[in-house]
Parts: sequence; structure tokens; C-alpha cells
Amino acid sequence: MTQPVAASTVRTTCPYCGVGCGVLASPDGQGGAMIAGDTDHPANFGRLCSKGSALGETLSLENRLLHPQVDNAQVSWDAALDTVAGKLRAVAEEHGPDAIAFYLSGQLLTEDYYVANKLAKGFIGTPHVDTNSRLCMSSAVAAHRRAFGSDTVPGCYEDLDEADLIVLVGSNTAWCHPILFRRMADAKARRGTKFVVIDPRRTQTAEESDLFLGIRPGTDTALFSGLLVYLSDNGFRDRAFIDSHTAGLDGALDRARQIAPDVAAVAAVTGAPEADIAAFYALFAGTRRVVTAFSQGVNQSAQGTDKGNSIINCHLVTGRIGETGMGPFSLTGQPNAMGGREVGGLANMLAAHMHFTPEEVDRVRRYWGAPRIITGEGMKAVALFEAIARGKIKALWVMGTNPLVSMPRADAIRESLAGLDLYVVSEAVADSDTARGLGKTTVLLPAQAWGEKDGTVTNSERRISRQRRFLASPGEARPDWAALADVGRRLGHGKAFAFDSAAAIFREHAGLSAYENNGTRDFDLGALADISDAAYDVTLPVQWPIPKRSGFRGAPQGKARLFGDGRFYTFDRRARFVAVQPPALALAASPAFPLMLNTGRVRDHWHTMTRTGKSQRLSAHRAVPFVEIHPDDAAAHGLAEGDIARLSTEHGAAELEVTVTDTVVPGNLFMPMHWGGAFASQARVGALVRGMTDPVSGQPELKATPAAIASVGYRARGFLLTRRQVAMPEGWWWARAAITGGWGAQFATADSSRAVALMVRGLIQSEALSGCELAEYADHTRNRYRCAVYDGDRLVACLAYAPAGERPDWEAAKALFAAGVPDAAERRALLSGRAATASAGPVVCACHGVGADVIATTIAGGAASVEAVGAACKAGTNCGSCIPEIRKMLAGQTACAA
Ligand SMILES: Nc1nc2c(c(=O)[nH]1)N[C@H]1C(S)=C(S)[C@@H](COP(=O)(O)OP(=O)(O)OC[C@H]3O[C@@H](n4cnc5c(=O)[nH]c(N)nc54)[C@H](O)[C@@H]3O)O[C@H]1N2
Ligand SMILES: Nc1nc2c(c(=O)[nH]1)N[C@H]1C(S)=C(S)[C@@H](COP(=O)(O)OP(=O)(O)OC[C@H]3O[C@@H](n4cnc5c(=O)[nH]c(N)nc54)[C@H](O)[C@@H]3O)O[C@H]1N2
Ligand code: SF4
Ligand SMILES: [Mo]
Repeated sequence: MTQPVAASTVRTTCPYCGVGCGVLASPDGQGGAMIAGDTDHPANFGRLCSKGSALGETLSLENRLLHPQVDNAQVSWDAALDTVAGKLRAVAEEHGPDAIAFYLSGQLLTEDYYVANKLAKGFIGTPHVDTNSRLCMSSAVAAHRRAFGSDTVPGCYEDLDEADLIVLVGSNTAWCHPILFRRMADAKARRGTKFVVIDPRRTQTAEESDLFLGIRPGTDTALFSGLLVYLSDNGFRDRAFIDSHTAGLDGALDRARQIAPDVAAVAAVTGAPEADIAAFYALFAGTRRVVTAFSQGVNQSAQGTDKGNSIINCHLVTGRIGETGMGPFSLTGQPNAMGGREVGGLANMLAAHMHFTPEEVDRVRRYWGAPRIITGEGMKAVALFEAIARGKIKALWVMGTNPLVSMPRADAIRESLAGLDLYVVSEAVADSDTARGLGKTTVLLPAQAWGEKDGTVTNSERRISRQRRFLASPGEARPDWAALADVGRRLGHGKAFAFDSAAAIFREHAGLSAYENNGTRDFDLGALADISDAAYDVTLPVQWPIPKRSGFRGAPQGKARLFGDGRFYTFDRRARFVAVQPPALALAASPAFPLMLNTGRVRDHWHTMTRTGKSQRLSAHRAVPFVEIHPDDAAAHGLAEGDIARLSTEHGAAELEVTVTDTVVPGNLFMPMHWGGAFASQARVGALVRGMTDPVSGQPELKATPAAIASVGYRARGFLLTRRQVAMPEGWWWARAAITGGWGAQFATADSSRAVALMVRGLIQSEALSGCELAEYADHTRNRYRCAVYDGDRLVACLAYAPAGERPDWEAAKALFAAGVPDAAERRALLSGRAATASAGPVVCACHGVGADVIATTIAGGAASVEAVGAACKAGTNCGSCIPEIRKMLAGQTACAA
């Protein structure tokens, strides 16, 4: 039974993480929409996390790219595509087709991805097509292929509901896959499922665990090698499964014994206590229904593929795969990481889970009618961008990703772009770091964004869902596939690129997956190969494989689990144990860079913030880019909470606010990956990280870069609230966040209060604020300044400036700014800096906008559980993403009281 919804409500899929939650979007007719969870969707059953719930706040057209541009001038689509096609042809003639590269994204729809891959590999004839998924889960792909002979995720989300033990390795699930984490928490409540978390940081996920192993970065293979030895030596081998369905145990076990002969050796390498390691091994050994879920702490590693195989080895030796409630589970990050793998978007794949054997190349050549199809692998992301610097790549088309923030050594990449003959960026926003014109010929192509485009995405459990259009297409934005197909036609391949709809592309893609397949390849959408336009609109979501023979019977039935029959996709249908290398991450930091920089995500922002940065709710949880440092290291470097620090590595630098916390271990630093040039003065993560690549997958190490940290002595700190975005002065440290009713920037500056007062007067005389009234408080001898700007009664801007040690708090001012028209007492409070009313403190619950101070007061007032806090102040009652933080506050305050 499907839930009845209003006629104007559209069922679609969340564009953020790989959980792939179903969303109901009800357009308001003015370019916005009401957003709710789809109770019929099997990924989320109606729930949405903070990011999904706030999707409605990200739909405005502010900063959107709405028209094609060539070299910063607006042009017609025809002119832009003529430039692209003409330059591609010229580059191919002069330097060969392999001087052309495509850098794609796990956020493209499958249909966009399919056309890009077909155009590049089949018709332009360049193998250099890679994607940001190289940075995301290519190590998991490589580990799957080594173990299973195919890139197959064996299990499904239901296994998390049905497991008795969930081991989370290098995954901050509570923040990065929140709805799956809620499913896990439900399982814990229902059947007592135990959580083990393995991470060098004590994350919110770790706070919720039964056992936390705080290992040294890069040492996971030692931990899981030790587990393999333990399972083998203590009678936990599944002999029947090993004998009938696997190969290579002896070699893998020999190597594991060398790396991790016993628990003491594992403790020495990982730094985790022996007793905890022993407890983990005993728990794993004694629990049949165990899922080991892993993400970037495993994948984004110089030895990520080995990390993945060391995990899979433990599932194979116990035969725990392919059945309910068990298996290794790669949590994919992006909404369509899986779709990219399906079409062959990675440089080491061809298409439809086929690679480069002569038979496979020939098969795809015939299916596409592509005589110039490439016959071997192309360069992977890191190598591809290095090749631009060496002049080997002359044309680059970037689509749906922001590499000048997210690629390692991004400053060097930025410089190298100047050497391109053609630089094309397909983007939804105009101000991404990557979209700001840099190459010789820069073409910007406006892409339809979420809500405007139509197509499919595949989530972590192989489930294909529809993203459906519910908004009008703004400006001249078009689907990415349409721009690609137009270029294909311009290059003379009219027949191959005659697509007129996303459905037509999907049919061809599904057809290829089934073409001469007969059960030899895992990826098979045969039952959908001749899906009608009408059915494409209604039948999905469905899990693959769905071969033709599985039949329709009303709706196509996919397959929840694979390998239950013990048959894998290697030539002998046996899974492989893999002998892994010992951990080799150079932990000995150099004198110049004595610390190790780890990077990752925060709860409420998505990647480079081009969308979540528009939401005030999502910007309240963490408003400035920060670096986490252990108290001992902070003391040694003369850093205190809230200071601005300069973080530097061999490759680049950033300036970040210091957060002193013992959730990171001594010697480690953590910075978020989110703040690009539009949101902060200098906080691009890619500028700092070194990105050594994994030898098998080519995935760069993004979790461990030697770094140095030093305090930056700014004279003053402050904030500026404005109705519209204003450019911040050169030389200031600043970070911008959406707030209710406008934009807020926190800043640090070397300028005096006098200079800032003068600057404010300049602003008042500018067009934006002309005719407004300025109210000021200045005490220049004590380096203090505050002002408020009124348009009639309405507060339109305010600024606070104080000596750096004081860091003016902005919560009270933000509340007045949101309300709009302050009364006399509130006006005075704005200038004095003393709050007229108690502020709510920094936001913890993004959905209901409940601050930490309110929650603390609620707890002090007797609320002793998450439920009681929710009943009293609503915090944690919607999406639940903040429940771990509330639980931590409860524990803290109870401890204080005791
Ligand atoms: N809120 C939010 N959610 C997201 C995203 C987002 O941008 N914001 N992005 C999505 C995407 S694309 C992805 S790929 C996923 C990523 O999801 P996660 O992988 O959960 O996120 P990260 O924070 O990148 O890294 C996870 C953890 O790996 C740990 N780690 C670092 N080094 C090691 C190590 O050597 N061993 C182990 N065991 N752990 C280590 C880090 O400390 C960190 O806590 O999130 C998805 N969901
Ligand atoms: N140091 C460090 N670096 C990392 C990571 C890390 O943990 N640490 N994580 C890595 C991982 S796992 C990932 S997935 C990447 C993510 O990094 P990116 O892919 O670079 O980040 P996004 O901000 O998601 O970039 C997507 C871009 O596509 C645009 N866009 C949105 N919709 C569309 C559309 O329909 N069409 C087109 N053409 N464009 C669109 C958005 O505006 C945005 O600019 O970062 C990687 N880099
Ligand atoms: S967990 Fe959150 S971000 Fe991920 S798909 Fe669901 S609603 Fe979207
Ligand atoms: Mo990712």
C-alpha cells in the first residue's frame, strides 16, 4: 500500500548521502517546496535527517549559474557548445584524443553519467574519465573485486536491522549516514544489537557504542589481521564454506600471522588497549549475525584496499556473508556513488561492471556501435590532475564536483589549470571555487539542480530510486546529459546520442547491463531494459540485480542479498582471501610538520556547502571552519579554545578556529572538509592534504597528512550581520554562514576599531545601505566598537568588534536580527553587547532550532533522558540527528551533579 499524497506532491530521492532516503516534495508554486520523508520508501520509511529535512531551505536561486558563459561572458547554449565541440576537436587533432579528460561525480544521475562515459570512452576515444568517487570509495570497489571477482555489495539495510553486532570501521555513521544510524539504534533497542566503533577520533558515533577502539590512524589492517588469526586459531572457521566456496586462506593467514601474531602485537601497533581488542575479538567470534560497515576511515587511505580486504577476510573465514543480518558492508557516501560504478564512470572500468578484457571491449563496441572505443584503463584522479600540470591533458570537463576544494594538493591543481586549452565546468552554482574561470578557454554550463532534473540514483544497498522533477527549470539550466549529448551530436555522432529523455538513456543503460550477460555479470537490469516511459515514472525503487528472467509480475523484483549460494564472480566462482600488507602509514612526523591531520565531515554540512550553506538551520550547528586539537598539543603550541590558528602542510595552509578537545588523540588534528572560498577566507581542505595513493585502487590518503600549527595573533574578533552577502575586506580572517533573515560573518582582523568604524561609514554610504540610520558605540582607547544599521525600524545590519580575547558572542544579535524590529531596550543591548534576553546558545537541534543553553537548562530542571528533554523543549524529536549530542550532554550534566 502506498501512502496517499496530494496530487501536487512528488516522490523523489534525497540528493545527499548514499542512504538514499525517499522524499515527498510539495511545491509551493513560488520556487520553493515543503519537504517530508516518504513513509513508503524502503530506505527511510518516512524519516529524514537534518540535511534532508532542510532541503526546502536550499532551493533559492541565489548564486545559481543560470546561463552559459565563455570566458566570463554570457553566451547562448549553441555558442557555448560550439566552443566546447570545436575545442575538443582541435585538441584531439593536435594532441590526440587522450589529451582530453573528464572528471565526473557520484552526484550526477545515472543517466548523466552514462552519457558522459559513452561519449568519452566510446566516441571521443579517451580513457581518461574519472570521478570524485575515486576519492570516496574506489578502495571498496577494488577490495570487492579482489575478494568477489566483481564490485558487489553483498547485503542490504535490512541486515542492519537484523544484526546482533554492528562493527563500524572508519565511519562516523551518526553524522554521515544518520538515517541508517537510526535504524541501527532501533535494532539496539529492539534486539540489543551491540555496536563496536573503530576510529582514531572519539566521534558522536563512538559515544553511542558499546565498545570503542581508538586506534592509531592507518592501523586497521593490523586489527583485522589479528582478528583473522584469532578466528582461525580458536575454532571459529566455517570449514564447509571455506572448502567449497573460497580460495587463498593459507596465504592470507600466513601474512596475517606475520602482521598480528597475537593480541599483544595488535595492541602495540594500533595503540588500543589489549583488553578492548580481546573483547572485540571475542564479541565478533561469538556473534554469527555481524555486519562490518565501513567508509572513509577505511577507503581514504594509502592502504585502503588492504583495509577493506582484511575486513572481508574475517567474514569469509566465518562464512558470514550473503545471509540475513551479516556481511561486510561498504557505506557509500554520495547519492549515486553506486550508479557511477554501474555505468563505468571510474577510469579502470569500461561500462556496466565490465572492464577491459578483449571480449568485454568488443561487446561494448558492438552494443554502442563505437568503432573508436578505448581498449584499456585511463588515468585515475590524482594522476589525471598531475598530467594536466605536465601538459599531457589539454582539455578538461568537470561535472558535478568541486575539485579545487576536494582534491588533494588543490593549490597545485589550480595553478595547472592555466595550461589547459579548454576548461569546461558544468555546475549548478556560479561561485564554486572550480567554476571561477581559470583556464585559457573557460566554458561554464548551467546544470539543472535537484528538484529540477529527472533520473535515477542507486544507494548503498543497490537500490535504484528516482529523482523526480518538481520545480520549473530556472534560467537556461539544462540536464547534464543533454549538454553531453549535444556535444556528441556536434562531433558527428548523431545516432549514438539521439537521446530525447532520461528514460531513453536508462533503457539503453539497462540493455547494456543485460547484453550477452546470462548470469556471468552481477550487474543486470535486464527486466528494465524495455521499461516504458510511463513505467519508468512509477515502478522504481528496486534493488539490482533484476535479470530479464526475474520477470515483471506487476512490479520487478530485485534481489536483497547476493552470495547466499556461495557462488562468486571469479572464474572458479570462489571468493578470494587476500594476503594484505602490514600498516605502513608514516606516523613518525617530521620536525617541520610534527602533527598528523585527519579530515572529514560535520553533521549538518554537505561537502563544499554549495547547497547546505544556504540553510540557516544547517549553518547554526557549526558556523566557522575549525581544527580540533588535543589539550596537551594545544598547551604545547600556546593555543586556547577559540583562537585562530594557521595550519600548514608541505602543500598549503588554512586558518581555522581552534577547538580544544580530547576526542582527538595527542599528535592528531582534525579539520572539516566543507568550507570553500565562498564561505571562508582560507579553509580549503584540499590545499593541505597530500593524497598519497593506494597502490591498488588509486584512492588518495585524505586522513593523514603531516602538519604544523601556530597561533595567528589577530588584534580583534567580531561579527557582521547583513541582509545580503557583502564582500569581506582583504586580509581579514572570516567565515560566512546563512542566518535567519540574511547572512552572518564572524571575523578576525588586524585593523583598529577606528579603521573598522570608518569602513562601516563607507558601507552606509554605499548603494546597498544608503538612507539607513547608523547607531554606534565606540571606545577606541579600549579597542571596542559596535554598531547597528536601521532602515526605518528594521535592523538591516549590525557589527560587533572587540579585542581578540573577548570574541563577541553573536547569538543574541542573531535573534534580534531574525525578529527584525528591535524595541528600545533591545537596541541598547545591541550596542552594549549585553543581551536583553537570555540567548539559546549554539544550536544543537537543527530541526527545531534548540540551543545548547536551553537543553542544559532543561536537563538541570530535571529532564533525565533523551525522551524527557524532547518532551520539554522538542530537541531531538524530529530527525534525531542530534540525539547523540543530547545524550552526551545528559551524561556530562549527570556526572557534574554526582
Ligand atoms: N553530514 C554529512 N554527511 C555526509 C557527507 C557530508 O558531506 N556531510 N558526505 C557523504 C559522503 S560523499 C561520504 S564519502 C560519507 C563519509 O562518511 P564517513 O566515512 O563516516 O565520514 P568521514 O568524516 O569522512 O570519516 C569517517 C571517520 O574516519 C576516521 N578515520 C580517519 N583515519 C582513520 C583510520 O586510519 N582508521 C579508521 N578506522 N578510521 C579513520 C575519521 O576520524 C572519521 O571519524 O558521508 C556522506 N554523508
Ligand atoms: N581532505 C578531504 N578531501 C575530501 C574528502 C575528505 O574526507 N577529506 N572526501 C572526499 C569525498 S568522499 C568526496 S565524495 C568529495 C566530495 O567533494 P566534491 O564533489 O568536490 O563536493 P561537492 O560540494 O559535493 O561538489 C559538487 C558540486 O556539484 C554541483 N552540483 C550540484 N548539482 C549538480 C548537478 O546536477 N549538475 C552539475 N553539473 N553540478 C551540480 C554543486 O554545486 C557542487 O559545486 O570530496 C573528497 N575530498
Ligand atoms: S540520511 Fe539524511 S542526507 Fe542521507 S539520504 Fe537520508 S535524509 Fe538525505
Ligand atoms: Mo564521498
